[in-house]
Amino acid sequence: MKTQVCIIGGGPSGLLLSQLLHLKGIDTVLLERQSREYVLSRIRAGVLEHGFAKLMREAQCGERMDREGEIHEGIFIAHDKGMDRIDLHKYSGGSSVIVYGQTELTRDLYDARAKMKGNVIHNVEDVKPCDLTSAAPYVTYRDGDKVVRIDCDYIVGADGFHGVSRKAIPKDVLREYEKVYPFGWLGVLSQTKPVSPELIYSKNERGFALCSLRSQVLSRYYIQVPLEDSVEDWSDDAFWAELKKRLPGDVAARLVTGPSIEKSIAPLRSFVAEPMSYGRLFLAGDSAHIVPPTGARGLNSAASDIYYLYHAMLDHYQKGDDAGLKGYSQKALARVWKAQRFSWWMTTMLHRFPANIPYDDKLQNTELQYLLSSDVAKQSMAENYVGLPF
Ligand code: RFL
Ligand code: PHB
Repeated sequence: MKTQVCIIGGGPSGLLLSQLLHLKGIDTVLLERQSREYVLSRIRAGVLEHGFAKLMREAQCGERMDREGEIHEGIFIAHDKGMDRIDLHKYSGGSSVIVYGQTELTRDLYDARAKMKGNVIHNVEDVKPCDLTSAAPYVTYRDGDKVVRIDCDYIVGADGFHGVSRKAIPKDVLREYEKVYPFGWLGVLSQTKPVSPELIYSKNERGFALCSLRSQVLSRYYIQVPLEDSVEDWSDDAFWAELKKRLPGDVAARLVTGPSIEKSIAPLRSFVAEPMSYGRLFLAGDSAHIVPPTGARGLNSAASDIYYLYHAMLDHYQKGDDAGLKGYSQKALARVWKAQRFSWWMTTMLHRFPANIPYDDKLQNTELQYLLSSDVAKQSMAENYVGLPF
């Protein structure tokens, strides 16, 4: 098989890039290890920044997002003295975010790829990116007993944190930066009316909690849990009881509970791999970087990678200009590190750290009090939360 760009990974990063390139007449083959149903069963991000939404529209995939997604102009921060609202719209100078689930967004991208008859191959095994530094790289995968080879101009590694692409970069070239947090998030999806029309991030002495949503009839809640906990340790009743304890009394009193339709634990981790390109391989999204979900930056950082890579590839194929491809890693990493900083800051400010000494706790409370009392601090937070420009 032959194509111009072979994309490994059919999550939002890979799908969005293949759709954008296909619309410009650039041929792609996309390889996904799982079935479409499996990919669509993963419950992940819920908050999209405007840059992402714009890219979805450019990919002709924004119609349902614009119809069903909710525009949010603020978030609440709950703490031991009550609850404050950060007016994102005011402090960011008129911007906002869109609440639209990653599952739905991925479904829209799959539907768009199918409509254009995009070449998306599921259930591939043993994917191997090869000859990355030659002018003729290729990818092989196994389909049953058969090994299939795809010759291409470029390979894009959009295969998430556990994918094969990053691992194909030689160890003496790749630098990895990692910080693992001593807790995870237990998330519950339930068909209940959300407790608040806007997200509530709650700092509590029992641990962090987040009240989010997918729609006005579908709620998404998270609580900070020790890393040793497993989903089996948490019945629905135990989850709701703990969540209530971490919310202000009036919010807890109006929380509508119900059976969970999904329950999972995600460990919290910060991770960056540098460089994000090697020869003719380009990494995008979670394959190159991970953030703890507190700042809602993960999927949004994937979107800026795709934006840079898409434009770099357009310059190559339409103008014969390779400056964008050469500068991709540096440009993408500059924004990635800002998302790392913001996610680390939100995570550090709002979670309970078991090893904190009393001095740390005092500083942590002061950080939050400073944010809530300073317009300049709120501006900085809002600017980052709605998304820095691409
Ligand atoms: P994905 O979504 O992991 O997709 C990678 C795909 O590659 C496939 N794959 C392979 N395919 C072929 N061959 C192989 N060898 C392969 N190995 C893997 C996988 O099956 C998969 O389909 O990466 P992508 O596309 O870069 O997208 C990144 C986002 O999924 C991620 O950053 C976000 O979900 C992070 N995130 C959030 N981001 C936000 O911007 N806003 C949020 O509100 C937000 N909330 C969250 C989140 C992530 C969470 N979890 C579970 C980690 C909340 C949570 C709880
Ligand atoms: C979510 O709705 O899943 C969500 C929202 C905001 C975050 C993280 C996750 O910061």
